[in-house]
Amino acid sequence: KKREDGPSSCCLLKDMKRIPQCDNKLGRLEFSKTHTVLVDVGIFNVGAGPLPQEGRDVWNSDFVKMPNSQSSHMKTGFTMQTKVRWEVISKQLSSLSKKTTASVNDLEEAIIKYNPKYKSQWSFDALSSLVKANPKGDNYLPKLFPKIAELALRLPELVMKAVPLLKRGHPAAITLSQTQIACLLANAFFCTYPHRNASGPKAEYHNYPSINFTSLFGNWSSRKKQKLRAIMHYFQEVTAKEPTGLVTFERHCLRDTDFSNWRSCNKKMPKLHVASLGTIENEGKGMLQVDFASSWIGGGVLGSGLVQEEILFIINPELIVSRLFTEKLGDKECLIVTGSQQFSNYSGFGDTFQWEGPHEERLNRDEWARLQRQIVAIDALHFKHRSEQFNMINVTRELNKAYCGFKGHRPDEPDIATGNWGCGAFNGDKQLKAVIQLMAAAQAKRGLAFFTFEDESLKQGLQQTHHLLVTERTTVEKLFILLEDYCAAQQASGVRVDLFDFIRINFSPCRSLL
Ligand code: AR6
Repeated sequence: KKREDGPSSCCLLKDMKRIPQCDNKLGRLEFSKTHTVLVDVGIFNVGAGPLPQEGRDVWNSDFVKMPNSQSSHMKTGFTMQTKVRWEVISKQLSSLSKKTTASVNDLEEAIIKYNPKYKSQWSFDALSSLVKANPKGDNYLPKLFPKIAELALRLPELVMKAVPLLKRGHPAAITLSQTQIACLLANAFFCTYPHRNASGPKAEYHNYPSINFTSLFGNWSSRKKQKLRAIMHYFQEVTAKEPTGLVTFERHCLRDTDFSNWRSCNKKMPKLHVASLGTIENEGKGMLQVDFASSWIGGGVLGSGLVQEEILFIINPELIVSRLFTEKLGDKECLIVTGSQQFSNYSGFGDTFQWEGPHEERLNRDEWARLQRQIVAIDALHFKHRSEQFNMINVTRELNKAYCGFKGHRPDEPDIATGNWGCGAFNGDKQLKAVIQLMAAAQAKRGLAFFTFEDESLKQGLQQTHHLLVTERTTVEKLFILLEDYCAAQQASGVRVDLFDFIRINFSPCRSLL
């Protein structure tokens, strides 16, 4: 039923705090034990731009195994002679890069030369169909492929320092230039990363998302077409003109000493703006934007997935590089990405998603030349049955996960733009997840801009609930105890109990009269 607009303690969108209003001094760009910087900080700090930091290749389980590593070998030809893999890769890519136009067959032949095991498994039909459709006309894609090959070939000169893996339980960060990212992604496009194709529990990188683009090239569908259009547009832009900034990827882990007891949290409700229209990425510009993530960062971005996270990664393709080095997120972990660029506009969602052309980036950059866009990936629990979420173990897990993402790391942080986190593909209850996010934001002392994605009734209900909680000066601990009762009531009844009604009945000043 539609709820009526009542009194509201919510604020306007213009009252939300955004990055340009935050007063944080970053100081010089510096590397440390837990912050790897792949550009030369000396040169960068004197304003001479991002140039690659020198370094050496490391071939072990703490670093990304690079395609151009001298330790990466393969057997080739009839004689099964052992060669350094990069020799094979670079020979193939050089001959592609010298062509004015390359066909999908040329690409496939090249890729299979250094991935011979997958000859009969990998399909390139989606890429072929896109080329046949000839988007933009004028042989756009066949002309673009050689340029991507050229970019991939620059790997040894662009990424000299070893890229660490952001491993589970270890908070750490990596800062790299947008050009380095483009080159790493060009390598992903040509499926050059070694040891990254096998799946299954015994595979070396079984705990990491996939990175080679092969899964994007096969199984034609209209979703694939739209995704590939956006990705190809990204490569078109970065091969035409080198982007100039830096991007930082940080893995954060909530430690027990940070905070653990929701039963003794006396914070009150945070500032809230609720809107049924608008999206996190547009109306939430300059706020910390929540990625409704998979614990395998990027989810199905390289497959056929096309909901909030995949769309975000498709319009900001630099996010995809996180899959190269981010181990599966644990329950109390998140990934924060600062500075990624939006290259595409889109419309629709899922099957109706459409690539809508180039995005003109208007954001300013911070002192480290990062665009003022910050995205936090937090993965909700995936409930096979809705009823699983109404127990306090799962509620606490979601509170900790949201808090890990929302917790600030600098003195002055922007507000948070979020919405129906975990409530689409992951089957969460919108009201419960909204209350969980309010509690986490209260503990993190940050405001929330909540986009209900056209759910008018959720908007009204959330506004009224927030108003009640604010007027009653309700604390997080009180809400936590109420959630315990709510879960018990929910389990006992077997049918859906409306959480906002439950809160109203329990917290309303005239509840004794009810
Ligand atoms: N802005 C605001 N709200 C949105 C937006 C947007 N741009 N897009 C969607 N919504 P979902 P989940 C709303 O299903 O349930 C991916 O495969 C809309 O109401 O993407 O956390 C990941 O990789 C939508 O139904 O998030 C994970 O594997 C709701 O947000 C998995 O899906 C939830 O969006 C995560 O699923």
